[in-house]
Amino acid sequence: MARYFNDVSRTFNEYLLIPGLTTKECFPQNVSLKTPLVKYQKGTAPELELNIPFVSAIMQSVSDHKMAIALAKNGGLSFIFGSQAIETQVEMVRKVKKFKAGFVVSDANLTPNDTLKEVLAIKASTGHSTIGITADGTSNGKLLGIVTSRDYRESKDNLDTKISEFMTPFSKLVTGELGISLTEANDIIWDHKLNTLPIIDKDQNLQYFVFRKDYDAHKENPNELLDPNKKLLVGAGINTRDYTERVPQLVEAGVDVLCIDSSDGFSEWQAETIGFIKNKYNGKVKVGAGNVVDKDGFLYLVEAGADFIKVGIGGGSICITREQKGIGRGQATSLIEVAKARDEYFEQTGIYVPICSDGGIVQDYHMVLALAMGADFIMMGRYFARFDESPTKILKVGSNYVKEYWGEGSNRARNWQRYDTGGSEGLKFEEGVDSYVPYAGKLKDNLDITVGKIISTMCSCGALSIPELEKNAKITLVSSTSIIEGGAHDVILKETNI
Ligand code: RVP
Repeated sequence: MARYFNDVSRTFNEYLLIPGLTTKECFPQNVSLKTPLVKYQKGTAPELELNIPFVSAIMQSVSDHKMAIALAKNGGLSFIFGSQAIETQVEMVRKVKKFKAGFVVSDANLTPNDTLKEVLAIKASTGHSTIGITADGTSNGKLLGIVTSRDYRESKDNLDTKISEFMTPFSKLVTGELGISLTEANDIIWDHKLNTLPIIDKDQNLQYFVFRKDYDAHKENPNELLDPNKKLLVGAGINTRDYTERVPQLVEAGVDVLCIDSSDGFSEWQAETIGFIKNKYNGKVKVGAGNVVDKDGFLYLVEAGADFIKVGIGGGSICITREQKGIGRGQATSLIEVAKARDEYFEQTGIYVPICSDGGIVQDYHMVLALAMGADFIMMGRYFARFDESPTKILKVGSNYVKEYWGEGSNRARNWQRYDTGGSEGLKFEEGVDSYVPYAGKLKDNLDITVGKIISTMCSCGALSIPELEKNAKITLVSSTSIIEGGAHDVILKETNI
């Protein structure tokens, strides 16, 4: 006979938190959102931690190198999407690992023989007004000068004028030597009243630009997630088909953590993939697995050696797996069961395996609920897809600005490996949709508000850390009538046309 789970499968919207005692110590500056990313033994520190409990989804429309840089600067981590060629994914990982806070690889470069016309064209296509003039026109060629918008008058100068005639030549440039720190670079900028400092190696090859305007931005990111070499941390999604080729190349590029990306991870394919990675790298390369929605799935992947477990099937905003295949479970119920299994496992073995709540976050308070229910961190797609840093274009649809957001199981992404159950290659039917999300501006502006709200809720619950929140949270179920009471009700909102 089938096994029945008699408890109703519930989602975040059906719960609220009840405040705990807010002590005098419980103010926002005292709250820490640090959280483990990978498993660790009791009494030791996890090898990888997040400074804020957010990771961006392993999706084409969410996590490329730009998202990864922006999110790691703010304390979270991106898993760069795996539904692309190994070479392009590796290149994205490299871009994140090469990124040095405040040191920018110039992506607008020309030679002295090019003309003003080309300056204007490259400015329009890259959006950058500082152009590196190198011997071969590449970002690491021998530096011969720079051009900024102060060097020409677009409306008056002849478009055929050669760059060599109006650039600031190398002899007049103040430069910094490769290896100097950001503080030293900024001192030079300050002393010489510069806007841009080119950093060159001993052969005069251009390496980076340091911009005056970035200095303050860097100071604004106290949560930056860095490895011991002060490089941003980055993750990458992998699948259970080409891992023997993909993983070594990602590791070579410096990826910090991997995650097997699958809608249903309770499979021998995942155990095999984890086994390969653990054997090949003596356990040193970290890999998360999933997704699962119950204790059985959790324990199976933990025994297989996974470093963290991702929880959630069918709750993603663009996901139609539940409709198509009839598998899944309410996100809150899944999380509560898996968190309990994680805690029991910790008690029995002394090994703490972090869990990640993946998908289905709609309101910011759902994030606090997820953490209170035992998630160590949260993966989000829709939330991040709305920002400037996601890989898609801003479009105007009607009178609204939107960004595109499509599921990995949609015909657009064709990520059949994510839905693979063996057998022939290819997406057999769609499990995701192609959609728009409202455009929301810069990641940092939005994240600061979200983090502020989470901290404020934690203060209301009397929790100074995520483990404290999980231990002490009081959570109540809400009726559908009381959900109505929670929004503005029985008033005429001013923006409504009467
Ligand atoms: P959301 O944050 O609600 O947009 O959900 C994102 C999650 O949805 C992803 O991390 C992934 O687990 C899942 N996903 C991605 N593509 C699809 C699909 O096409 N069905 N689902």
